[in-house]
Amino acid sequence: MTEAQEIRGCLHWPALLDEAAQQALVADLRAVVAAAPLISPVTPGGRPMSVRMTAAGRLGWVSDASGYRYAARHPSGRPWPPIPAAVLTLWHRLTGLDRPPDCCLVNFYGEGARMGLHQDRDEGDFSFPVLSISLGDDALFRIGGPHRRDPTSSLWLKSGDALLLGGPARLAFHGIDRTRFGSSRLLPQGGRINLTLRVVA
Ligand SMILES: O=C(O)CCC(=O)C(=O)O
Ligand SMILES: [Mn+2]
Repeated sequence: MTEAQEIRGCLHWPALLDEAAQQALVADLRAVVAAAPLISPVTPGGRPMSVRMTAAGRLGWVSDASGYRYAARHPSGRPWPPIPAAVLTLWHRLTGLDRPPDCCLVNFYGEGARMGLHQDRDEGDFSFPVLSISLGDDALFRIGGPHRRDPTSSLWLKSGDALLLGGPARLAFHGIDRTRFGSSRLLPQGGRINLTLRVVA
Protein backbone atom coordinates (compact mmCIF):
# COMPACT_ATOMS: atom_id res chain seq x y z
CA MET A 1 0.00 0.00 0.00
CA THR A 2 1.25 3.53 -0.76
CA GLU A 3 2.31 5.63 2.21
CA ALA A 4 -0.40 7.88 3.68
CA GLN A 5 0.34 11.59 4.06
CA GLU A 6 -1.21 13.68 6.81
CA ILE A 7 -2.99 16.91 5.97
CA ARG A 8 -4.80 18.83 8.73
CA GLY A 9 -5.34 15.59 10.63
CA CYS A 10 -6.65 13.67 7.60
CA LEU A 11 -4.86 10.79 5.93
CA HIS A 12 -4.30 11.01 2.18
CA TRP A 13 -3.19 8.00 0.13
CA PRO A 14 -2.12 9.30 -3.31
CA ALA A 15 -2.46 6.77 -6.14
CA LEU A 16 -3.79 4.02 -3.87
CA LEU A 17 -5.64 2.35 -6.75
CA ASP A 18 -3.97 1.41 -10.00
CA GLU A 19 -5.63 1.88 -13.37
CA ALA A 20 -7.12 -1.65 -13.43
CA ALA A 21 -8.63 -1.24 -9.94
CA GLN A 22 -10.05 2.15 -10.95
CA GLN A 23 -11.61 0.67 -14.12
CA ALA A 24 -13.11 -2.18 -12.10
CA LEU A 25 -14.66 0.30 -9.65
CA VAL A 26 -16.13 2.34 -12.51
CA ALA A 27 -17.76 -0.85 -13.85
CA ASP A 28 -19.24 -1.56 -10.38
CA LEU A 29 -20.51 2.02 -10.20
CA ARG A 30 -22.18 1.79 -13.60
CA ALA A 31 -24.29 -1.02 -12.11
CA VAL A 32 -25.07 1.13 -9.04
CA VAL A 33 -26.18 4.05 -11.24
CA ALA A 34 -28.29 1.72 -13.41
CA ALA A 35 -30.18 0.57 -10.28
CA ALA A 36 -30.26 4.00 -8.60
CA PRO A 37 -30.00 6.78 -11.21
CA LEU A 38 -28.09 9.99 -10.45
CA ILE A 39 -30.20 12.74 -8.90
CA SER A 40 -29.68 16.51 -9.25
CA PRO A 41 -30.37 17.49 -5.63
CA VAL A 42 -31.50 20.87 -4.37
CA THR A 43 -30.42 22.35 -1.06
CA PRO A 44 -33.06 22.74 1.67
CA GLY A 45 -33.06 26.43 0.65
CA GLY A 46 -34.11 25.42 -2.88
CA ARG A 47 -30.78 25.99 -4.68
CA PRO A 48 -29.76 23.36 -7.24
CA MET A 49 -26.50 21.57 -6.39
CA SER A 50 -23.97 21.30 -9.22
CA VAL A 51 -22.93 17.77 -8.17
CA ARG A 52 -25.21 14.89 -9.17
CA MET A 53 -25.62 12.12 -6.61
CA THR A 54 -26.80 8.63 -5.86
CA ALA A 55 -25.91 6.06 -3.22
CA ALA A 56 -25.38 2.41 -2.37
CA GLY A 57 -25.87 0.69 0.95
CA ARG A 58 -28.49 0.49 3.69
CA LEU A 59 -29.03 4.25 3.58
CA GLY A 60 -28.54 7.00 1.04
CA TRP A 61 -27.90 10.67 1.76
CA VAL A 62 -30.48 12.91 0.15
CA SER A 63 -31.15 16.63 0.05
CA ASP A 64 -34.38 18.31 -0.97
CA ALA A 65 -36.78 21.00 0.23
CA SER A 66 -37.41 18.94 3.41
CA GLY A 67 -33.73 19.08 4.40
CA TYR A 68 -30.60 16.94 4.43
CA ARG A 69 -31.10 13.40 5.68
CA TYR A 70 -30.45 9.71 5.25
CA ALA A 71 -33.22 7.77 3.52
CA ALA A 72 -33.74 4.01 3.12
CA ARG A 73 -34.90 4.43 -0.49
CA HIS A 74 -33.93 6.20 -3.68
CA PRO A 75 -36.54 8.84 -4.69
CA SER A 76 -37.83 6.23 -7.22
CA GLY A 77 -39.08 4.24 -4.19
CA ARG A 78 -36.58 1.41 -4.73
CA PRO A 79 -34.01 0.43 -2.07
CA TRP A 80 -30.42 1.51 -2.73
CA PRO A 81 -28.24 -1.15 -4.38
CA PRO A 82 -25.59 -2.90 -2.25
CA ILE A 83 -22.16 -1.33 -1.78
CA PRO A 84 -19.77 -3.02 -4.25
CA ALA A 85 -17.54 -5.64 -2.59
CA ALA A 86 -14.31 -3.93 -3.74
CA VAL A 87 -15.43 -0.72 -2.04
CA LEU A 88 -16.16 -2.56 1.21
CA THR A 89 -12.72 -4.17 1.05
CA LEU A 90 -11.11 -0.72 0.81
CA TRP A 91 -13.18 0.51 3.75
CA HIS A 92 -12.09 -2.39 6.00
CA ARG A 93 -8.46 -2.09 4.88
CA LEU A 94 -8.11 1.67 5.39
CA THR A 95 -10.27 2.13 8.50
CA GLY A 96 -9.32 -1.12 10.25
CA LEU A 97 -12.98 -1.45 11.28
CA ASP A 98 -15.01 -4.67 11.18
CA ARG A 99 -18.25 -2.73 10.94
CA PRO A 100 -19.32 -1.94 7.39
CA PRO A 101 -20.38 1.58 6.38
CA ASP A 102 -24.12 2.25 6.08
CA CYS A 103 -23.81 4.57 3.11
CA CYS A 104 -21.63 4.88 0.04
CA LEU A 105 -22.54 8.24 -1.42
CA VAL A 106 -21.69 8.51 -5.12
CA ASN A 107 -21.00 12.09 -6.22
CA PHE A 108 -20.60 12.92 -9.91
CA TYR A 109 -18.85 16.16 -10.89
CA GLY A 110 -19.48 17.19 -14.48
CA GLU A 111 -17.91 20.29 -16.03
CA GLY A 112 -18.04 23.23 -13.60
CA ALA A 113 -19.39 21.24 -10.64
CA ARG A 114 -18.08 22.05 -7.17
CA MET A 115 -19.00 21.51 -3.55
CA GLY A 116 -19.00 24.33 -1.00
CA LEU A 117 -17.21 24.15 2.33
CA HIS A 118 -19.24 22.00 4.73
CA GLN A 119 -19.03 19.48 7.56
CA ASP A 120 -20.33 15.90 7.30
CA ARG A 121 -22.62 15.97 10.32
CA ASP A 122 -25.85 14.17 9.49
CA GLU A 123 -24.56 10.97 11.12
CA GLY A 124 -25.34 9.83 14.67
CA ASP A 125 -21.84 8.91 15.79
CA PHE A 126 -18.78 10.97 14.87
CA SER A 127 -16.36 8.45 16.36
CA PHE A 128 -16.45 6.58 13.03
CA PRO A 129 -14.27 8.01 10.26
CA VAL A 130 -15.40 9.05 6.78
CA LEU A 131 -13.55 7.50 3.83
CA SER A 132 -13.49 9.16 0.43
CA ILE A 133 -12.25 7.69 -2.86
CA SER A 134 -11.61 9.78 -5.99
CA LEU A 135 -11.99 8.56 -9.59
CA GLY A 136 -11.65 10.50 -12.83
CA ASP A 137 -10.82 14.18 -13.13
CA ASP A 138 -8.49 16.01 -10.72
CA ALA A 139 -10.27 17.97 -7.99
CA LEU A 140 -9.04 20.80 -5.79
CA PHE A 141 -9.97 19.73 -2.26
CA ARG A 142 -9.96 22.27 0.55
CA ILE A 143 -9.77 21.19 4.18
CA GLY A 144 -9.88 23.29 7.34
CA GLY A 145 -10.78 22.68 10.95
CA PRO A 146 -13.94 22.22 13.01
CA HIS A 147 -14.91 25.89 12.64
CA ARG A 148 -15.81 27.47 9.32
CA ARG A 149 -13.29 30.26 9.83
CA ASP A 150 -10.34 27.98 10.64
CA PRO A 151 -7.41 28.23 8.20
CA THR A 152 -7.57 25.80 5.30
CA SER A 153 -5.14 23.81 3.14
CA SER A 154 -5.73 22.71 -0.43
CA LEU A 155 -4.61 19.65 -2.34
CA TRP A 156 -5.38 18.15 -5.72
CA LEU A 157 -7.19 14.80 -5.38
CA LYS A 158 -6.45 12.55 -8.33
CA SER A 159 -7.98 9.41 -9.72
CA GLY A 160 -7.23 6.48 -7.42
CA ASP A 161 -6.56 8.61 -4.30
CA ALA A 162 -8.18 7.89 -0.93
CA LEU A 163 -8.72 10.24 1.98
CA LEU A 164 -9.75 9.44 5.56
CA LEU A 165 -11.35 12.05 7.82
CA GLY A 166 -11.23 10.65 11.32
CA GLY A 167 -10.49 11.53 14.93
CA PRO A 168 -10.22 15.29 15.45
CA ALA A 169 -10.54 15.81 11.67
CA ARG A 170 -13.90 13.99 11.48
CA LEU A 171 -15.79 17.28 11.68
CA ALA A 172 -13.32 19.36 9.66
CA PHE A 173 -14.88 21.72 7.13
CA HIS A 174 -14.06 20.60 3.59
CA GLY A 175 -15.19 21.07 0.01
CA ILE A 176 -14.24 20.91 -3.66
CA ASP A 177 -13.35 24.33 -5.10
CA ARG A 178 -13.13 23.09 -8.70
CA THR A 179 -12.18 20.20 -10.93
CA ARG A 180 -10.02 20.06 -14.04
CA PHE A 181 -12.68 18.80 -16.42
CA GLY A 182 -11.26 16.26 -18.87
CA SER A 183 -7.93 15.89 -17.02
CA SER A 184 -8.45 12.14 -16.63
CA ARG A 185 -9.33 9.58 -19.29
CA LEU A 186 -10.90 7.14 -16.82
CA LEU A 187 -14.43 8.25 -17.74
CA PRO A 188 -14.72 8.51 -21.54
CA GLN A 189 -16.94 11.62 -21.33
CA GLY A 190 -14.82 13.24 -18.59
CA GLY A 191 -15.96 14.07 -15.07
CA ARG A 192 -15.14 13.02 -11.56
CA ILE A 193 -16.68 10.43 -9.28
CA ASN A 194 -16.19 10.64 -5.54
CA LEU A 195 -17.30 7.88 -3.18
CA THR A 196 -17.93 8.89 0.41
CA LEU A 197 -18.33 6.02 2.87
CA ARG A 198 -19.96 6.72 6.21
CA VAL A 199 -21.32 4.93 9.23
CA VAL A 200 -24.66 6.57 9.92
CA ALA A 201 -25.27 4.64 13.20
O1 LIG B 1 -16.03 15.07 -3.65
C1 LIG B 1 -15.34 15.06 -2.63
O2 LIG B 1 -14.13 14.77 -2.66
C2 LIG B 1 -15.95 15.43 -1.30
C3 LIG B 1 -17.40 15.04 -1.20
C4 LIG B 1 -18.00 15.42 0.12
O3 LIG B 1 -17.40 16.08 0.92
C5 LIG B 1 -19.34 14.94 0.48
O4 LIG B 1 -20.03 14.35 -0.35
O5 LIG B 1 -19.75 15.18 1.63
MN1 LIG C 1 -18.34 16.09 2.88
